[in-house]
Amino acid sequence: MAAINAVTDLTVEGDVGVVTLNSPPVNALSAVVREGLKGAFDAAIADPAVKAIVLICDGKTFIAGADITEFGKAMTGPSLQDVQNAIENSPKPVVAAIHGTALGGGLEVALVAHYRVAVPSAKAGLPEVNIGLLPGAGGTQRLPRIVGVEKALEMVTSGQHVPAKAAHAMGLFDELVEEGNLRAGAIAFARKVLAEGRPLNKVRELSDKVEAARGKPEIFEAFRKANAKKFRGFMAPENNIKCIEAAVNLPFDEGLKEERRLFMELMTGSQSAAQRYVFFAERQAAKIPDVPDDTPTIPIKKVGVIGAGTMGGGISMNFLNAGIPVTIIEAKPENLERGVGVIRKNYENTAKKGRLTQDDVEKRMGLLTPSMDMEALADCDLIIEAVFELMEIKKEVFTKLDAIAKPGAILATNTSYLNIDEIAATTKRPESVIGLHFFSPANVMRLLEIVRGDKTGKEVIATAMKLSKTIGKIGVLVGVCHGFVGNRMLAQRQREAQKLILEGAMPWDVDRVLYDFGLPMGPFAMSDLAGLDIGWDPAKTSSSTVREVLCEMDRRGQKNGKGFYDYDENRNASPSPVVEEVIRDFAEKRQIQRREISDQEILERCLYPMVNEGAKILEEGKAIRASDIDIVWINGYGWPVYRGGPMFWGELVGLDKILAKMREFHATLGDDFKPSALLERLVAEGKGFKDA
Ligand code: T1G
Repeated sequence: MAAINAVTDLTVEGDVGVVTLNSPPVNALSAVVREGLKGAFDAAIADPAVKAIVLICDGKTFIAGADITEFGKAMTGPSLQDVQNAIENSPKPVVAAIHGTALGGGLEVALVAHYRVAVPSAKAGLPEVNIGLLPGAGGTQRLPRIVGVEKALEMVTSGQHVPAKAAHAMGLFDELVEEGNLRAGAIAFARKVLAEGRPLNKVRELSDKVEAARGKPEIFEAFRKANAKKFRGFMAPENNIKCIEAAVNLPFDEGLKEERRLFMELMTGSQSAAQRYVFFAERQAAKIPDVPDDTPTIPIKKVGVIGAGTMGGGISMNFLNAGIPVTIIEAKPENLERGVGVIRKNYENTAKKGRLTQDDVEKRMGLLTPSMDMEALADCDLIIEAVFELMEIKKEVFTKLDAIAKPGAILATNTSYLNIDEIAATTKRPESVIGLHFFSPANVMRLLEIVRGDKTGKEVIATAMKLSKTIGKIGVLVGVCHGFVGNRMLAQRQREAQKLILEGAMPWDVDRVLYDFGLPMGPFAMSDLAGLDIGWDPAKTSSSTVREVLCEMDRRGQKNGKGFYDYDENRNASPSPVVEEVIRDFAEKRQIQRREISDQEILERCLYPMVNEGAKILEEGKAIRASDIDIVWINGYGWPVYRGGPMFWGELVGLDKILAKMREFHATLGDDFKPSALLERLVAEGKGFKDA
């Protein structure tokens, strides 16, 4: 065995040279990896004893892509293309041996090998679109030549990881070898290639599948149309599509040039910078400075959920999906029955879409134990209450739980706003009390705000963070304050939105500006969707807000066809002249002089105070880092990932610009716009939020 460099070695086994890469954690194509690969292939090709070459990786996966941490830095060592040329032009057959996830540049390296073999558990994909890029090492030109245009379009714009069996079926892998026996299997395959005198297959020379799509632009137009909503606002999907079009319409080398051009357009843009930032921010969120990675965690084998309403049902589904039994509690039989029925209906709807089998549905429902007796929670390791959002009720529940739950059980509240410390104080075990703030629909939204109380124990925090991964959520640790991180910042936007429609804008103006910015919907459309009458009390209503007036007029939102908007039978919204009248009257009665309000003012008034509030959250220590705040907003409220989150975006706009505007609004609109001390300091020092 010859060590080529610190991460690469070449072993000659009989007539097969085995190039082994070992660069944890994911064998990413860093400079040292590229240097090792180039050196190993040069040596293997030069060695007369070597008749065929296998490329294999140690560790958990085949090469999982370019090294994203190197982007934006001066490139050193051989380029990826140098490595690929050495492999593709090798006079000896090269077999890529794949396990784990061959992704991005990793798959692009495998695509220049003459053959690809994999274990059944392996996956392949070109996920560059998820970081605002496209496969920049020939992947967009080679993939369609193997799998065809339609599958290539799907793969490069979704970034999906294709399981080995499917990859084999579409010709991406030439053979599946025995699980756990990849090295021997790959060497045997290489020997078979030699024995049968098989050709040095170069994917770049395949043409039938791209020629079949030539002269059929309708394939691409149909794909664009079918995905318009999903790709709205993103640059990378369109550039990926253009590359596949180039593969169809241009000779290979021309197509490579076009791919390079479109890749650089993305690489130098703000969207990819934002999405790469988010990639690392998501992983950073799991790191808690005072809770080390090796903090012991509590095994969660059984979960209790109190409340079988929308939230309780959705929360329960997360654990059922992960195979964890749930006991769900309701006080009234009809509520319990309805709640369990909704869970079943949700699963059956998913099964109808083919994403679950009926057997899966029964298995999950089989893990659910409905009960009206809180004593049934006595053996649960974690109990989550999702009862009415009233402190008195929460305290009552926790007092009971304290007496029922076994020692060491975690007692969690799903509250969106209330003070966890106050709730914990009603128990003798405040160290076991934590907030698990799910976002509705709880079985869909990825975000889980994990709220640490003053006394929450480190093992409880570590357990909650680990559990969030188990149930497919992204857990972000936040501190106790009104609305924690997400809702506290949302309140800034909602307040300004309500003021703006009195001062001169209309609800549809505010919604349009925020929708065009990239949010899934604006605040008024969101209110109509949720229902204007949530929390509205007909007995106490006093026409004190536009929303109250609309509820008094029985305009409850989508649910009864009219809210801030009017809805047709298909729930298509249109601005309501009735609401316009209500708003004008409401403003007049309060002597508010309406005026023309620009889109820019709407955007600044809705979003800048959010950035400012985020700065306050940081200075109060209610979030560990600015990027955690961004992860909250992307995964809990649909902030467009290509804008990186409110704090990333704020820095893109320029903290100095935001501060100047906040000061201007503070002078004209009052203390709601008082700049945070942190924002003032960072601007004065010319720094960013990472220096907070
Ligand atoms: N570059 C650098 N570091 C990476 C990395 C990468 N490509 N992928 C993962 N890491 C780090 C990650 O930050 C974490 O670090 C650790 O590895 C474990 O990751 C030329 C231009 C492979 C499915 O987009 O999807 O190729 O936090 O926690 O859950 O055309 O990582 O431990 O310090 O995610 O087991 C294309 C991105 C790049 C794949 C493993 N490739 N990675 O998931 O572990 S662009 C990707 C993933 C490119 C070419 C283009 C996942 C994974 P730390 P992890 P995991």
